[in-house]
Amino acid sequence: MLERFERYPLTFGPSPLEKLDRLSARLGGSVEIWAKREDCNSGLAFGGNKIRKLEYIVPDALARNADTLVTIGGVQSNHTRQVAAVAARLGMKCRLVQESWVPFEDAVYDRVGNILLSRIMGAEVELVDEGFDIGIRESWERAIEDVKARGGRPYPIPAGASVHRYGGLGFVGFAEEVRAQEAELGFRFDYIVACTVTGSTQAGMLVGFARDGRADRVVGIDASFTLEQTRAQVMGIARNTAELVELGREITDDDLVLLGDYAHPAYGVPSTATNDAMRLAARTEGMMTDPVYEGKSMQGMIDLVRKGYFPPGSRILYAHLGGVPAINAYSYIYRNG
Ligand code: 1AC
Repeated sequence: MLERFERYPLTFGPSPLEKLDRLSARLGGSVEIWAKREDCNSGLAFGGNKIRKLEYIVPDALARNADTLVTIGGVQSNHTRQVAAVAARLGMKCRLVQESWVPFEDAVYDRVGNILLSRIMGAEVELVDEGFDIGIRESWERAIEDVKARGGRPYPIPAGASVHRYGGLGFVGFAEEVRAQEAELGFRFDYIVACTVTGSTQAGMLVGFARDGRADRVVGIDASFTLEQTRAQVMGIARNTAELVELGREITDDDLVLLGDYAHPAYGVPSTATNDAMRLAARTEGMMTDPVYEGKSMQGMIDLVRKGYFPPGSRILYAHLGGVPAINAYSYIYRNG
């Protein structure tokens, strides 16, 4: 599906698949849970889902002779950390706008985790006092203008690398990669579970899996807590991506499964159920998740298994998107484990 698009390699290759036997057994053993480890996909500052997206965006930045990647996220954004890493790898500058998306106070919230890594990688970090919004932000537009005013050549990348013409392509590639891994394993996954916030991860998967009739088997777990805005953004990106890759059919509302029951109490703030899910994954499999992204999709998947959402015998692929560095900013919650 992606042959026509240029790709700048930033990942190690196909990310590993791992069977989670102990977690599956703990949840009753009626379904088989696997993980696809996007958190182990690259050597760039702990990797993650944005690295895969950036492989299809970087060629455009290079073709435009940009010298500064300019992007935006919350203070503990994984996306901004991954853009900082890619800028360093390319020998480019990086300007990050970090808005106050999360109503959570920890003494070192803006000193540790993702933002610490971005600073070490040389990104220019600007803290902005604006609340959560996955849309196009004025603070980001101002940063782009500021880079120009200083004589730089900015390349704008929106939050999550999502509302970018090529933002969905990386996760179309994810679906192709899963198909190749399934051919080796000799079976197909029945469901794919992933965390959704800015939308291009799920939109890309949806288009990629539409190819073999599995669009609605991609179960998005909303972590934005602005469900309708996220739903609209996923659909917009999916439609654009389907057209780009010439999918050959329309993406319809029925293709999108996006569940809003797990995002509470707010974006970036874990509930007791989120923390319990994180502990269960950590204690059964040694697999770390985080309170912002993977903790919520883990919580969602566990709840759906317990409720019988997946028919017995289903094989579920949990997409671990690589959000763990943010956990350092939540040290008080986990002070006793
Ligand atoms: C919200 C895009 C998002 C991040 O890391 O900033 N996943």
